Amino acid sequence: MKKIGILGAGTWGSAIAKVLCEIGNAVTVWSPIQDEVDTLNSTHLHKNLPGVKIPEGVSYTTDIKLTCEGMDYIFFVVPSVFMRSTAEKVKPYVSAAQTLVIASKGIEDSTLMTLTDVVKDVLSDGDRSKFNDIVAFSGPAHAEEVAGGMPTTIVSACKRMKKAEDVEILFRNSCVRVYTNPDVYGVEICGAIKNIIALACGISSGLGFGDNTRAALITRGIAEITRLGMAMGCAEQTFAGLAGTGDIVVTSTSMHSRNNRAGCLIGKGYTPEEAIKAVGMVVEGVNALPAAIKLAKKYNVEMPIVSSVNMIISEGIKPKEVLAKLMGRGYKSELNKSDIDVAFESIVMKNRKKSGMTRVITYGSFDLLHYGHINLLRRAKALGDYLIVALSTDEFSEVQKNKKCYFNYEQRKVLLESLRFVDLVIPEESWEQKKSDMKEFRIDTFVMGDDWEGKFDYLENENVDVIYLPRTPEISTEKIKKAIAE
Ligand code: C2G
Repeated sequence: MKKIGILGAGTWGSAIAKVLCEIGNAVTVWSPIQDEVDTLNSTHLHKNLPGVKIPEGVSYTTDIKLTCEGMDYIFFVVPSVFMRSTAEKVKPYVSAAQTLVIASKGIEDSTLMTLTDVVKDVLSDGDRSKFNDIVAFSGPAHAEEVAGGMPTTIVSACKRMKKAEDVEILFRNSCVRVYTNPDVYGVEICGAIKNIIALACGISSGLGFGDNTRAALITRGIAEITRLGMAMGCAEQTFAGLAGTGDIVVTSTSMHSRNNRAGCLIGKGYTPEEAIKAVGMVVEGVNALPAAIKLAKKYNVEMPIVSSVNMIISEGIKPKEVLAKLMGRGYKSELNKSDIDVAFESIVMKNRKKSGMTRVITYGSFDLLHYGHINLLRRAKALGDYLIVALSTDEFSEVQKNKKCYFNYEQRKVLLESLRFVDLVIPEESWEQKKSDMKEFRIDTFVMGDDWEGKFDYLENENVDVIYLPRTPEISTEKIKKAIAE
């Protein structure tokens, strides 16, 4: 038997409480609202769970200390917008030895943090070595059906698989079957943004559209969330899994879903405020919108469905107008290659037309050589037949670029020369040498990552093609150093 604290006496908190109590755990549920606690303690019935008897063993309280101190597990099931303030309240009573589980879905608008990061941010007091094992608990699970004992699957995601497995073990012998996943951010992104896709599906049915449109929104919605997740360095299979596809399907096709219901009313002409009031419960899709828009912008990812919902919810544009625009967008192949590959392929086709040996050059420090560099070199080589890399010397890197390289010039040169894309490595000792390099090495094409966009256009006067290729967004030497430092 485990001691469980549940923060939040809403539909989902009560459903989790019921399941865990029924399999023999001691469950205490916290709510800040005294009369809600009194009603629940006396009736053990929840207004949003009609016909569901919550076990007498579940005790409700407004005492947050009683709900947290000494518990084996603490589930955070408050609405996403109250996650930070709730974490502040529990801080004095929580230790890193406890298993903390975030069962809410959303992204904090002001910081773009996922909810496990919000709780870590509050509890760790800036000590990044603490609270790195908070579990995200997310998947295709309507509270009403879990409370009704229906077979359900959910993902328990944590960077430390031991903690994820602790949650899997906790739910054994219940109607909830838990799958573990190390990709905690991928699971959290899915959980937050799928509510926006559900809003879109609701709006579509409110407009009188049918299953075809819904299927299109679900399928393209999964593609959008996957693109964003990949740009953020998450694991692709997470989005095809329970927390991604599973949750989108269950939320977008069911009237259990508040997002779907709210969307439907908006499609019928309600304002977002009227729709939320009519649903009478938290509509997390609306809360997640601002952050989703900011993330799409930050990671330069196209999310047409998310931005369409934003136009309706936040900019008050009529749903019919927005949907017409969405359906009339520029036509795309379904196998949407990443922008990197699309840009690269079109440039390669352009350059294939040239006859004779095309000589390509690129410049950089290439310190802590990583796959972002390799992506760049691979595409640079594909633009011609011979690739020269002008490698920043230690002095040039340090003095001119203020970049202290971990590997020295010789070590970095050996690494580059071992790559099949690289034909010659020469030293880069000054900013000015590029012009003469173009002549000395009879260069046809100059390539740099697009963080340098426009900076070297003057080389076109040397009769050289100047090409900037999209960087690989999620990786950088600084990021590697920071991760190792942690
Ligand atoms: N790059 C990339 N994706 C990343 C990181 C780097 O495409 N995630 C590219 C950069 O845009 C650059 C090349 O890899 O074109 C080498 O990266 P750096 O070593 O960081 O190059 P930099 O320090 O920008 O030096 O005279 C030009 C300078 O020497 C460029």
